[in-house]
Amino acid sequence: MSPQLGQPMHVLAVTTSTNDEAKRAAKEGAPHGSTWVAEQQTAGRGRQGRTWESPPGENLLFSVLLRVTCPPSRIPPLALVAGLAVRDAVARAAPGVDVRIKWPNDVLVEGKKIAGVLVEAVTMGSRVEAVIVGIGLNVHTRVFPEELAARATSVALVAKEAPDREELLADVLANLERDVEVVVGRGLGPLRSRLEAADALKRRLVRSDAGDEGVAEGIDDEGRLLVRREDGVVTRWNAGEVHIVAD
Ligand code: BT5
Repeated sequence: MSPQLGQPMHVLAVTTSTNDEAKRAAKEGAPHGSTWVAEQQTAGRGRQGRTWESPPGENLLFSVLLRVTCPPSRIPPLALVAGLAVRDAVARAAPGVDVRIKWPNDVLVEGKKIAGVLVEAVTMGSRVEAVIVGIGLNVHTRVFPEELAARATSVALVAKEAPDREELLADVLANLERDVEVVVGRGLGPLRSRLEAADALKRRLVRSDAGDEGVAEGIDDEGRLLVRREDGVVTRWNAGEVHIVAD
């Protein structure tokens, strides 16, 4: 079967944010699989108003429109699936390198962020009509701005061979295509073992922005982080920022 994701492919020199392009087009009826990739974003964003930084022409900045109708509870699992798709593509480009997913939406190598995922839903009432999967993957950048330098890395910095942006993009899209239908239909269950193997937080002491603390014990089928508190009770975290407290 010919691939659906990445067709049609819109290649842009500059845009505010590829997620904006995809959202706008989704409302105008663009088909499943439509993808926007940009050399530069003037307002690239992360979650909660944070900024995504990327010098022009070096990295991958793209958004995929998924025409899936699903309850809103399937959105967090889709962010994890996108993370897994990026993880697998980076692992292929950098053989032997330990590439992990940090719940809920980061991809890490040696504790540094190599990619981030921003999933946004286009809704009609309480129903999800389309999902936009936005991905920023650091490919060629070797020198990051000072505030990111200690926390960011790229494929070029971790792989032995020079990375190829087109190959990475094609790989991410193929991986995503393989898993999206499964997750929309059945949740994260079928991906459990792959997620567990790539989980950067597993058995780590973690703290949320709200100050809750505990040991991360994996991810449930709805995409929530399982955290065992000191009193032994296992809680489920829905979203938000988590910090690793100690090894
Ligand atoms: C994310 O948000 O990690 C989601 C980033 C998604 C970016 C893509 S690019 C294509 C599409 N179009 C968009 O406008 N967005 C998507 P969050 O978890 O909130 O993390 C944001 C934080 O990551 C920032 O506050 C910085 O600390 C850090 N950061 C920014 N740029 C980075 C980079 N290039 N590499 C590593 N970390 C970065």
